[in-house]
Amino acid sequence: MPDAVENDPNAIIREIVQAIRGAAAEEGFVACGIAPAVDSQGFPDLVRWIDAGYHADMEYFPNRLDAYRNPGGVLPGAKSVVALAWPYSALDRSGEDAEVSAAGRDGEDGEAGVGKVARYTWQATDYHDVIHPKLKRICRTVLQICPTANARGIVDTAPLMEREFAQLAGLGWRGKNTLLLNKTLGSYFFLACVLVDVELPADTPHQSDHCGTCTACLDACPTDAFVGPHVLDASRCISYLTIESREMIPEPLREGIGDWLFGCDVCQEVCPWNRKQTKRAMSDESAMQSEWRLSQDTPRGLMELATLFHLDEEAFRDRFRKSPMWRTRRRGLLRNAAIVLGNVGNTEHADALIRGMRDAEPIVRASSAWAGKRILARFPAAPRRHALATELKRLTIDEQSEIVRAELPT
Ligand code: B12
Ligand code: SF4
Ligand code: SF4
Repeated sequence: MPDAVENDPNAIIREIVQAIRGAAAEEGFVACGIAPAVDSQGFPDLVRWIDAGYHADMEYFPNRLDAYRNPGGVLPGAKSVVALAWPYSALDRSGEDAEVSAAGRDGEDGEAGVGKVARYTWQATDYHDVIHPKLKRICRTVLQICPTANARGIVDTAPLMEREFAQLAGLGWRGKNTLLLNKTLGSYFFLACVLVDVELPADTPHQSDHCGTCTACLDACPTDAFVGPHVLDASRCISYLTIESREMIPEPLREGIGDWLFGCDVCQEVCPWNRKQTKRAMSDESAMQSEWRLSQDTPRGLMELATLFHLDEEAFRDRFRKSPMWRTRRRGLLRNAAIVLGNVGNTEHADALIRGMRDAEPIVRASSAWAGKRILARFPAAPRRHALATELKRLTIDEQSEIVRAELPT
């Protein structure tokens, strides 16, 4: 043990903090702050949010409600929360920096038959798989200095409101779109936390709010998912509908999904803080060249939809097992692909939708039937109409599943 540590009981604390900050920077995190592991101030609002049903089918909220009260619900005896930010692509779909994209939203006039995937999925590897080993190494650094300590790294899945603690740790403010924003980084970053049962000196919380009178995110949401500033009804959010929900997408929300195949970035793309990233601490390209290589499947976040209908379970697994898109499994992604084709496809996609209407999964058949019906209505005089109409007619005779029958022409 160094002399300083023996003579000064606070030296070990300083050493831990220094080691954490050093390791975080070395691992590529672009922001690091420390918050006390106090009771969550947002807990009463979380309860109201759940009571209002805004959590939709994400039953882990009510099921683990008590654990959200205090970070001790995630690491018993937690005293400090180290909040970290890891950036993802801020480029637009043409490869330009989002700040030069005139509208701030790219791909608005999407190509027929092509779906968009949210920026956070553009990389070849699921972010959990990239970030978890980094958090483990940071935890190990703490334990090397203080072997009696306990530390746990979390990203996303633990019952902790990461944005609240990131704000408390000084990383940024919560925008009206509910996401954590940082003046330098915008909002295109993931949050991760390391919980430790050692009391570390906390950073100053981020108290100012830089949204001002702007309401761009609230106004732009295609499915009107914001109940008001800072409050999201997840059951209407495209990100929930296309990633988390295992059910049919409710009819009134299908059109708003537009060409979003997986996730949605609209409330971030319109945010002025994502268009002014001149001081961004780490260039996306350099990050991608190391751990964030662009996925072969979704270069720049665009995906040809018809090809998805040719993937059986095994081929789907081979192609998506390592990607965040695996989360929906094949039936969820094909459900989304059918909805997007219903919105932006045409009779050239009849063959894909006919495959969809013959799929083993009722949810794929039902979504494809809806899309087929919409295309027939939108293109009253196009070729391949006949094939689509014939397949829909066949379903009205043969189909047994209620969820599919509900989508068929009466
Ligand atoms: C569940 C979840 C979702 C849900 C719900 C989103 C949400 N805003 O809560 C869905 C599936 C919709 C979702 C979507 C997305 N997500 Co998400 N998601 C989470 C997760 C796992 C939990 C969030 C949570 O606790 N929500 C619960 C609600 C209650 O929290 P809240 O919105 O902050 O609610 C507060 C206020 O609304 C207010 N409030 C609530 N009700 C009421 C009522 C009244 C009357 C009042 C006054 C106030 C009030 O108090 C609440 C508590 O402080 C976090 C990871 C984590 N563990 O934190 C990632 C996380 C928030 N998601 C993230 C991302 C990237 C996304 C997407 C951008 C992905 C995409 N491109 O598709 C979208 C963005 C959509 C959006 N605008 O939020 C990142 C955000 C990073 C950042 N910079 O902030 C996180 C932190 C994941 C991570 N580890 O990086 N997500
Ligand atoms: S992610 Fe899309 S659907 Fe969800 S709140 Fe933001 S703009 Fe609306
Ligand atoms: S779009 Fe405007 S209101 Fe929404 S988070 Fe960004 S600055 Fe805040």
